[in-house]
Amino acid sequence: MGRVDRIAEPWGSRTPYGRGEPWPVRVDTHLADGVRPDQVDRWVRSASVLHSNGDALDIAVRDGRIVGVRGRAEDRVNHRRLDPKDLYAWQAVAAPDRLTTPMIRENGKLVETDWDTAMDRVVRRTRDLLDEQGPGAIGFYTTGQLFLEEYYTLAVIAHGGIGTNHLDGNTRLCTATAAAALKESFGCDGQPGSYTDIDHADTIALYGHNMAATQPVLWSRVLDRLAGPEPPALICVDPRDTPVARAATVHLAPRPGTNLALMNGLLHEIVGNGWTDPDYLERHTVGYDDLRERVKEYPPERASVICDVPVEDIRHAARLLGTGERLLSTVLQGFYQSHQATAAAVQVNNIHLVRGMLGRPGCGVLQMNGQPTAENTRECGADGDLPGFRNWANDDHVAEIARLWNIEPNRLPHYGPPTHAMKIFRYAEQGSLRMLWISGTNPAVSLPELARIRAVLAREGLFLVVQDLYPTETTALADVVLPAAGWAEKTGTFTNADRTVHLSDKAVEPPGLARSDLDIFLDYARRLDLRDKDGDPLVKWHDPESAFRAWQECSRGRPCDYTGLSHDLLRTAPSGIQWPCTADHPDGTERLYADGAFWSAPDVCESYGRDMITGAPAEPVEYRALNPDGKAVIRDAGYLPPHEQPSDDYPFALITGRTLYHFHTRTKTGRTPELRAAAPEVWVEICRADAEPLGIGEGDRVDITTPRGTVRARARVGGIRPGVLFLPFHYGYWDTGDGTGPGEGPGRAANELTLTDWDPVSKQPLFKTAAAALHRVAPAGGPAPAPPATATSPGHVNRSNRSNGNSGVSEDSEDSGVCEDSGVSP
Ligand SMILES: Nc1nc2c(c(=O)[nH]1)N[C@H]1C(S)=C(S)[C@@H](COP(=O)(O)OP(=O)(O)OC[C@H]3O[C@@H](n4cnc5c(=O)[nH]c(N)nc54)[C@H](O)[C@@H]3O)O[C@H]1N2
Ligand SMILES: Nc1nc2c(c(=O)[nH]1)N[C@H]1C(S)=C(S)[C@@H](COP(=O)(O)OP(=O)(O)OC[C@H]3O[C@@H](n4cnc5c(=O)[nH]c(N)nc54)[C@H](O)[C@@H]3O)O[C@H]1N2
Ligand SMILES: [Mo]
Repeated sequence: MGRVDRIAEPWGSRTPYGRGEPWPVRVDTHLADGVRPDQVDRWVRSASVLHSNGDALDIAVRDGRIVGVRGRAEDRVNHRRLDPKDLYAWQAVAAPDRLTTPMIRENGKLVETDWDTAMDRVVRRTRDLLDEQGPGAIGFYTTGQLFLEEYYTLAVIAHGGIGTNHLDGNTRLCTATAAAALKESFGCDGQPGSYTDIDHADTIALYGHNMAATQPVLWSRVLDRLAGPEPPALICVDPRDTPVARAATVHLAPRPGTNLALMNGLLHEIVGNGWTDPDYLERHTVGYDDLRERVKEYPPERASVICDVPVEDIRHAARLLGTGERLLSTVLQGFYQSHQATAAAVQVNNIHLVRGMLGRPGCGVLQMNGQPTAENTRECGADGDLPGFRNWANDDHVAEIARLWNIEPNRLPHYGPPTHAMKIFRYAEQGSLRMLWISGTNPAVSLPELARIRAVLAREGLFLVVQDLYPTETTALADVVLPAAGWAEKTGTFTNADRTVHLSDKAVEPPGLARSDLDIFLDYARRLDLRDKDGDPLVKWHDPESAFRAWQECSRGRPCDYTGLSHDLLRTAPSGIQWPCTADHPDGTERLYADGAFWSAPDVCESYGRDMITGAPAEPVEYRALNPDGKAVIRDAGYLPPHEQPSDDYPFALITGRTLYHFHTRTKTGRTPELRAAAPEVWVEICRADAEPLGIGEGDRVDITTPRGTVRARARVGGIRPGVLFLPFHYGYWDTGDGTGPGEGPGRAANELTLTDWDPVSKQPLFKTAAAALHRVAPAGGPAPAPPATATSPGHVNRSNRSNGNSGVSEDSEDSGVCEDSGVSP
């Protein structure tokens, strides 16, 4: 059995397989130093919450504490593999600085208190604001990291109880565009594809998706196909020389913010060469004629100039996309976090529609999720949409929810689209929103333009409640801090990016007085005495299982139908199960839209669509005229340049994103020794041609400045396209055990630099567009602290290295744990 250092080799060893074969199992497990498997008391069923891949795992418990994890062999998602974050970050559950008691602000300082005092304060403020101003004074900003049962409860409280329209998740920053693109094309949210499409595809295209870093287990599946017989062609669209780009058959590295022009150029070739499926188009779609006319404006020569991508590369990619017989596409933040996000993501759907490539093995679209439970935020309506993918503009859908919750329909806010997160913060800034309850997100690091966000959160007139596991940059600004029980400390379900539902069981007790988010929300509803129209309690459940049953009723008959599932089934079934799962389909559903049957008829669709350029919602009558028979909708759009462009003062295009070893604002991975050591500090990626004239060498300290602020980082001179800078966004200022200390030092957070602007359709903010200046501050003391295995390597020139990755050598490996990686098939 080989033992592999999984910090140095994050994708582990290869288990090659051929097209249509099952993906072999490989054992990934990690136990604390000195603990042998036979010393584990219990293995508790769960799945990873550090990405949307949904890797199934069992938690090892000994003497009431977590001592490790192992991947679950039978699960359809990961076949026993785990990635480095999964293997190590469980240690953060027992971090010494967990929040263990509620806190309230007294004379400017947060002081410890009991639950009664803290909750009374929250409830009193809620009542006062409802009396004084009404529900519009109150907002909720939640996450993609709680459990399904918690989101549904929060949605009922906010929409059905308080009656506010101001409810959203940080999914707005994350998967709002995925949801919007699915609604625009297919009438309804819901992921068409399946991970098993990787097993069958002959062509795989990754659009703005660094899967190697952000879904390493799924990337292992791709690497194993690439290493086997009949490997698929791989297309990568990313301005950086990522491991995906290095493994690609064609790497298109567009100028940031030009995705739509590139997509129109690709579709120009696909349409122009007749690589379409006229029969599918005729039977299953509307809108093709407009697309055909639109893409005539984008011959590859024009796309090449806008995107600065060689024209022959566009043609090459288009030929692969146009002639493959089993095409799988994935889309993520390189597309979603930009100014024409939905319009660009929809063109990926369009490629599948014009080629008739949906609902068959190998032919899938994965408009990816990012966070582990973002799918549930959307399904349950904790992103402000109506639960069960219902349509806020359809009175029948509103009446259905009102019936289910036993309230009058007019108590449900549906006079306009739900308030999106960026607007919730605007209302807080302007003073009309006076109470904001934040759960499971750290906006003081993750929202754009942090100087502004800090000022909003610290506003005198805003009553701020923050519910988290750890002290964070955001809890520091709160009026009330509520200590939550997290993953492994509570039971609940969640759904990954390919609709696989897993149960995560409670394995250990939460620290101190910490309580599950579900218990906190239920307690709030009880203390507020929320009632239905018969005077009975509005929230009629009391634990995860009864909450799940309530949600099942809400999901009945909708695309995300959970009625065939139960906690017990998910606890005992060998694998997670994909929704819809019903009495008729008890094993779940591998792919949606198998026979061109979409959820897009006017009476059932989740959305009547929006204008691709302005984002204005369409009227019901317009949609009925466009799509009376419930087909897929092909939507076209012309390219517009990003609002903030490089200039003389700010000559670089700044993009931001992730490293494999950290999760977001590092509240968990920063408290995990192996992961902290693997990527200890912020760095900035810059290409050699840009670095040399500025006198910048590898590892030098530089300042990156935009009109919003400055970040100091060390330079990684390597594979990124000229004129572009990349910053990982993980590094806030809070002390997570790495000695930075609250408030010390110059800015490290990428969002000091980003701007307040969003995609007009999905309202997702633009984390991947800003104009920046760069200055050398001090010389190097060695190479930049960028992880060698995954970041662009020092000295790499863009597109210079096309190996399949997996060859990185970690300089930090002496700190890192070793786990088993046997590379054997079952
Ligand atoms: N290790 C790790 N994994 C994670 C997470 C994490 O924090 N750490 N977070 C999870 C979450 S919530 C999410 S949303 C996902 C995100 O997963 P990804 O979207 O894969 O990650 P990002 O690094 O944000 O962005 C992907 C790529 O977009 C490229 N890009 C930037 N601008 C453009 C552009 O204009 N066009 C194109 N085509 N590409 C561009 C960047 O170079 C980057 O490589 O990851 C999930 N998985
Ligand atoms: N510049 C830039 N900014 C970005 C992005 C980018 O690419 N570039 N990406 C954006 C994206 S896609 C995302 S998803 C966001 C992520 O941004 P955030 O959501 O702010 O990031 P996290 O660090 O995951 O914060 C989650 C918080 O929830 C807490 N938490 C975890 N589990 C639980 C739980 O069970 N209960 C409670 N109550 N709390 C819990 C964690 O301790 C942590 O403080 O960042 C966005 N911001
Ligand atoms: Mo995300």
